Amino acid sequence: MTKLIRAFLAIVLVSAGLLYLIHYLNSSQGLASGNTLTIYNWGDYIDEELIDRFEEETGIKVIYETFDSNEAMMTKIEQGGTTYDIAVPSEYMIDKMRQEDLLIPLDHSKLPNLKNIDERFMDLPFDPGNKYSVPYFWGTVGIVFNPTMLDGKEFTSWNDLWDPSLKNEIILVDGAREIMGMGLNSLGYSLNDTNRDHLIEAKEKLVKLTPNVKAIVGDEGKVLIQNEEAAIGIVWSGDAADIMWENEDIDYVVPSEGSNLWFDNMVIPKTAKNIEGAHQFINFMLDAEVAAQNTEYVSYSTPNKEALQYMPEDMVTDERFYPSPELTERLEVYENLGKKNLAIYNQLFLEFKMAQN
Ligand code: N2P
Repeated sequence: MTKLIRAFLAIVLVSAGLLYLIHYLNSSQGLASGNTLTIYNWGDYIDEELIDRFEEETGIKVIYETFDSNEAMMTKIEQGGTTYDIAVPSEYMIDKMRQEDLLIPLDHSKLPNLKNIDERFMDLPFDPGNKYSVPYFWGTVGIVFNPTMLDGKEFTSWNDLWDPSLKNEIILVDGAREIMGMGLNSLGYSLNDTNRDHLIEAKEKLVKLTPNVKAIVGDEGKVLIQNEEAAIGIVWSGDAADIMWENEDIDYVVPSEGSNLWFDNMVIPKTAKNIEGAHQFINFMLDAEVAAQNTEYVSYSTPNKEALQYMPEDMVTDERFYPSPELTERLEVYENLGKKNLAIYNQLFLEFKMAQN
């Protein structure tokens, strides 16, 4: 009897141990095997059906984790202890990661589908020759608004947002560069300004927007606007497209004072354990039909020119989301302003957030 109980306990313990080991190997903190690929991407930024397809086609198991800001992504990668094979930072963060030696050079011979990318998005200053990064999505920052909730009010300028009639109507994206950039642009300064007085002036102007701010949130802000719980959002263009898809009353504008033009690219961080698989995944996402399916799903703008033929005509001809080169020329791309300046942006943005109740 005692022997039987002992044997039973031993079986339970061994099974528990095995289960724990499987769980450990599957987590990003674990020892990823050659047949596992760990991807770190923005939230709501992929059609998960494509992950299943990649797994089926390659036999590689994908572990997928998300972040909601470049800063959060960078902190996690810098901390170490992760095994991300792919990450998708924006341009200024790619520049920073490159300078801090956190990226693995890409082997272009393993990325034949790179030919599908429009040249306009290749060889940009944050990564000359695309040594470390490959375009994923691009877009702008602007104002999404619902005129039916605002007596037909339209927006053309950042400064329109400070109108006292807009009390508690605005959702802000939770991004230091985006919101500080809006404050700076509304004052006529560059969103790459590093003049301390200008930055403080921008924060103080943002604090004055507080009565009109309903929430500062991540991806959940889209639902608040779709469901008409708020009339206005400061968002990335693809989120606006997604919202407008669900609610036809809503419109999107890039303000006249200027705004941000951004590029999110796929990179292989130094934390990678499966460099071969990472190249396979990047090349898979660069396929024209895969990129078209992904773009239709997430609603952001694709840099993949061969994908456009597989997408609905009204999507690719919408100038709000595929702006003309004349518009993009008057927009600014975030520069890597260096550790000290980025810390000042983050600190001032935090002070603005703390001024909200
Ligand atoms: C998608 C996030 C888009 C990031 N939820 C813009 N850089």
